[in-house]
Amino acid sequence: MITVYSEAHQQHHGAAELDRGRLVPCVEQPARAEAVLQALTAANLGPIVSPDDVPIDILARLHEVGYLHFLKTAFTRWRQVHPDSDALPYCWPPSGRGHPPPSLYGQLGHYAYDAGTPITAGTWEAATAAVRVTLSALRHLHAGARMAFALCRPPGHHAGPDYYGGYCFFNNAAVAAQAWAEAGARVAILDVDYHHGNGTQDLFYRRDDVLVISIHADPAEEYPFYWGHADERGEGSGRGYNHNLPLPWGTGWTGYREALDQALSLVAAFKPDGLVVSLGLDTYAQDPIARFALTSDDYPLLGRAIATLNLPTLFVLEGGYHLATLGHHTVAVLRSFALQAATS
Ligand code: OKP
Ligand code: ZN
Repeated sequence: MITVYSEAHQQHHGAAELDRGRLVPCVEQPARAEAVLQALTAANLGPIVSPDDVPIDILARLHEVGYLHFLKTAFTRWRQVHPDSDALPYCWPPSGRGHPPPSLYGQLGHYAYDAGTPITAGTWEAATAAVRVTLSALRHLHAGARMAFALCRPPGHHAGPDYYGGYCFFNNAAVAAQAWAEAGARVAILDVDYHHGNGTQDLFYRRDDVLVISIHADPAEEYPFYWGHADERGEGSGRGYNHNLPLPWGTGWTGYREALDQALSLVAAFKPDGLVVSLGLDTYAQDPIARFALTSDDYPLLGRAIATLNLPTLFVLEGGYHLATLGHHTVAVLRSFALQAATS
């Protein structure tokens, strides 16, 4: 298996996020990708290569141009007034968003939907590098590989057409699906991160060429709260091409496996040419910000189950915050997928 990795991710390192009334150290930090890189290297799973210098104009076909321009310039504008902090919003429109106001603070609240996602000096560099990593990994599938891994951060699945949040700025998995679709493929996205992939859902909600399926904690009790319910099924020609499988806090492998089987049946019925997996490892029982109950033994089962689809598969790293096991669990999914794929 080939992995694509860029150390440019290190340039995005936020200091603090607002979490239920307190400023706490960012849980989405460079050490995450380093841990995954180290485990992959030790496991000898295959070559780890740098991204190609691929164009990222595809971003303008997923995200709104005003949003892209805001992200590119926000930190410079912020630093002129705040020389030693990251950019965080503190005020939001109460009902409907309207047009972004001229004020930087007003724009931060317009484009961000939470206060946990700081924009830092290197956020643009790191987030665009994550897109290049993902597109480069997809190139290996185009060249005939059966699987590839985009080892990227910041993650992407919470980023929508014109908004950021949940530590995400550009939707890496959606970028891959869009590029694959533009090359003529029918693409399914399977999101196994603990949190609902609201950005991915919104990006493809009215489309029938990309199937989106997410297994996640029930938004009735978990972030991102306003998306991810079972009755969100898509709109217009996209109706029936979005599926949410919310599960209660405390879900372990037995409950998870049932949802996974359902998800895999839906993917198979769509008859895609390729699969993008939003690979979050925060379903682990000891994850510091999540409340499912998967164990280390379950990640090989997850990889093997996904491999039974027998599809060219791009894995894109999303969440997972238990640093001591994050690399091990990532390797477990990828290795068991590779083994299963080799024997089917
Ligand atoms: C990103 B990904 C903890 C409160 C929750 C948002 C969680 C974003 C998860 N500070 N913050 O889906 O793993
Ligand atoms: Zn997550």
